[in-house]
Amino acid sequence: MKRVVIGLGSNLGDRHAALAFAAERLRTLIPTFVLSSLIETEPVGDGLQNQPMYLNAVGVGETALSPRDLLNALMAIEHAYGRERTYPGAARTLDLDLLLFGADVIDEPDLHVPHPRFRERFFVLGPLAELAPDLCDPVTGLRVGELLRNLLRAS
Ligand code: PH2
Ligand code: MG
Ligand code: MG
Repeated sequence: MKRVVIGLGSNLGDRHAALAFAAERLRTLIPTFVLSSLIETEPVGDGLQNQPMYLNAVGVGETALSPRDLLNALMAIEHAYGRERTYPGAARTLDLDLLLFGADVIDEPDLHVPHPRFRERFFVLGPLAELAPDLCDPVTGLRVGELLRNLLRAS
């Protein structure tokens, strides 16, 4: 079993309903799944400043699925909620990102774990520090709590 971290986000439509839908599906997929608090955050990214605010959360749990099977399951949940893929960075009803997969470092087409930008994102590290401050980033060797302190110091 690997301990995995999944990011949840929505900035289109009923954001609370989207995250509730995803959390319920994720609890079925990953019985030990625990969801963080929900936080509202400004959209982060070039050219996204005028988009609606995001509702974000992260979830942690243990799974025996492979990273690829888990990724496919996340995409199936997005699809079941009616997520449309128009252009990269477009506002979305539901976004599920595979952020960490145990201590695995994966660099495959469409599958980059740890998520390459998670260390720069308060909307990931804030909620994750609430659930698992001691979780280790296999790339930097730093714990989530340390990554969050570094990010807050830099901003
Ligand atoms: N997701 C993005 C781009 N920017 N900004 C916030 N605040 N929250 C997100 O989930 C988010 C974002 C691409 O997936
Ligand atoms: Mg995302
Ligand atoms: Mg995504």
